[in-house]
Amino acid sequence: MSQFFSIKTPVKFEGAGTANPLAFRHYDAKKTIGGKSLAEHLRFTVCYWHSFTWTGSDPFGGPTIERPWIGAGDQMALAKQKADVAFDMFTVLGAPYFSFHDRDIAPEGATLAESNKNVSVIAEIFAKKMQATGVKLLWGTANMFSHRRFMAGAATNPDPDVFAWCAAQVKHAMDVTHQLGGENYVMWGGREGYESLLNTDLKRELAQAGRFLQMAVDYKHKIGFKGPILIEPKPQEPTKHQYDYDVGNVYGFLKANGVEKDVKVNIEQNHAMLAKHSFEHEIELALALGIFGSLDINRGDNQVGWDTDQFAMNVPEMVLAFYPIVKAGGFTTGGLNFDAKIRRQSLDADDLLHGHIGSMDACARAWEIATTMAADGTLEKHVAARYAGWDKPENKQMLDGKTTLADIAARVAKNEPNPQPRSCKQEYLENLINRYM
Ligand code: XUL
Ligand code: CO
Repeated sequence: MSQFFSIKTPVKFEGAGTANPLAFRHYDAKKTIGGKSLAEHLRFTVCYWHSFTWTGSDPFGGPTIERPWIGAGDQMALAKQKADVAFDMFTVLGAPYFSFHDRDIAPEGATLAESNKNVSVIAEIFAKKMQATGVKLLWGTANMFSHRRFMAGAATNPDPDVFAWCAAQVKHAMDVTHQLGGENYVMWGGREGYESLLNTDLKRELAQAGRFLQMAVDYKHKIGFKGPILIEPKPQEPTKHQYDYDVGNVYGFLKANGVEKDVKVNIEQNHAMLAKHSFEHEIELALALGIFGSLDINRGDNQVGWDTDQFAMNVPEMVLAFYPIVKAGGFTTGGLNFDAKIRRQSLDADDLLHGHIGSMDACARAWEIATTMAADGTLEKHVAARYAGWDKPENKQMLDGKTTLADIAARVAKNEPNPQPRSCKQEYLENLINRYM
């Protein structure tokens, strides 16, 4: 165990009354709900990028957070040191999963071959650490947005050489994810969009992105990768417009390219917010369309118009997000990935622990409340009652695919239905929800 954190033994569940800031107050990993432990329900995942590579830079200032493995020196030796601390943190937190981009875990080399080799060397170290600790990989991904070669896009770049580069990079990232038993493979299109339509052939770029995804799906099948590919919608930032704007846009894109069975979505709270949706809207829609995959759990700030990626701590907000997932039976291959970072003034090593512990507690609390809401069924009953008219055979018939507009018009002419408006009961239901909180 490295000397990085102030504690070297796993954080314990001590209950709501504890004053220990490095203990769980609500997340009791072993507690079972419906035959499954909280650990199995929540599938907590620590991300490599914000936790181990982010140094606090923002558009107005450079690094504030110092890490022993970031800076000059033998970059592969530093990457190994970073891996040691990362697995220490996973173990201390009792997080069952982690996630990474290829460039988070190993330095970019002089050539793509060298970069790929660096990733493979660290992946071999991961394999041993995963075996020793039992920590698993929720997903891997390729960073195709930081380097300047991607400034005009990755798969949607006007330059076919960049497209080819990305194909080779994704192939390797998928290979490594597969070797490590990754349960999903994620794609976030940070540069897949445009800055100006004046220089952009939008139709062509969408076709490039579609073909790229089809090839990734084919490759997944070829290597026997069982998990889904997950697209992570985000409307803008860093580009003015990103093609994977939101769940609705992504679904249209998947259908247009015939990959809706193999590709699902990884939904992030702060991205939903930037698209002017609620987190729960994006989740409900993905579930309704059959493409719900996983969550990047974090929170944005209403006063700050960009992706602040803060640790999610607001229990009532999360209850609303988790409720549809609980109703649908919980996660399958997905989980709760902490795509969240400490603030740039949070300089201490233990701040990483406080962020994760607090958010794991908030998630556990929210999941339990959502479970109670779903089991109680009162809300569900109100929704069912609102649509109860559709249970009548003559009304079901209107949607049976055979009935025509003219048939319905004839029925209405014979026996005019005379619709009676009914209260939606929104305030009543909002009060009901508060009773569970
Ligand atoms: C960026 C973002 C990414 C993805 C993975 O906003 O969320 O970190 O989660 O590429
Ligand atoms: Co994310």
